[in-house]
Amino acid sequence: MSYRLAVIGATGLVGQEMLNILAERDFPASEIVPLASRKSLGQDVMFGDRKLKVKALDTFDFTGIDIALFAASGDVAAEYAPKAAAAGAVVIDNSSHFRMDPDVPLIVPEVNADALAGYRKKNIIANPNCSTAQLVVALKPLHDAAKIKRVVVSTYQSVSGAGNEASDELFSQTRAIFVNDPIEPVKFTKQIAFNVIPHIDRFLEDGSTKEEWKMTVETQKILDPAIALIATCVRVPVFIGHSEAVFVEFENDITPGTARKILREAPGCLVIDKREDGGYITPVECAGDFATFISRIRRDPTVKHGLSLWVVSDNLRKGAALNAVQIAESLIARHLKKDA
Ligand code: 2RA
Repeated sequence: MSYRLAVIGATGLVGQEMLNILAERDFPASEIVPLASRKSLGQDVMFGDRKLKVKALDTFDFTGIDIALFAASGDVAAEYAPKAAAAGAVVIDNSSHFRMDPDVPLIVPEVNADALAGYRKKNIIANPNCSTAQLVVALKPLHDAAKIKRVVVSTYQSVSGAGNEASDELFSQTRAIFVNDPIEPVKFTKQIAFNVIPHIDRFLEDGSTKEEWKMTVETQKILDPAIALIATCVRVPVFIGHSEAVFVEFENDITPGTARKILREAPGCLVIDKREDGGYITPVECAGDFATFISRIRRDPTVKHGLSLWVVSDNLRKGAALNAVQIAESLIARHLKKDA
């Protein structure tokens, strides 16, 4: 029982992480086809200890592919995901293009795997934004226990969320400052080295950014449309790992101790929460891990039933590649069973 997979955008940070995770989790793949734009043609990518040659997306025939994992831009997804779906491949798309399409399920398996059944409408499944994925993994068990009314979240997002070039920019800017030869920002609007930038994606009419809008609407689609959420999304000089300061107001009471116990037993969650030096998670410790880490669980005394949390996860893994592979695992377990 094995499946033919294609990974689109295989040479990017998320695409390469998808290949790594497919190998690490020993996904039942009979074949994996790495696809990318013509400029990457012939480039090698690693799948476990095997080297795979990248093929051109623009001429690839998806016939016979069971699952197509897209780790490319929204424009690439818009053009090629429908073609792959029409050829019979179930598409799992990491871009934002299809996330709010009512005929496309937006999935975090620990939260709403039942919604996967909706994939048959367009043969497309959407992966959420990285900052949303880790948030809903932490919120889901607490919502089930005490019903969330309102969430206020501030994010501290690593540069790898903006891709290879953004990571390179942090490195080169930092080095340039040390040698007193500063360089102009390119990927970011302002200097990112030794700085923070309260701006991710484009500004909207109401003064929020599209990244902040995504966190609201995606959380509502995945978890509960009744949840009110406001986010401030900030880029920080960290290479991998998104962190989030989360303030949650509930309908019903829930103590920090109860929340800690619930989260300790919740799927995908790992609680590191000691009220002592170092008793909490930081981004550098989450890189390469599958878990969504939760620390600093404490009561929020400013509301009747409130908690404050610190949530950290590897944005390339749970925030993108891991979640996509977990969707594929849920898909084959629930809907694409093959005779042994
Ligand atoms: C970012 N969430 O961090 C966006 C896209 N990955 O840049």
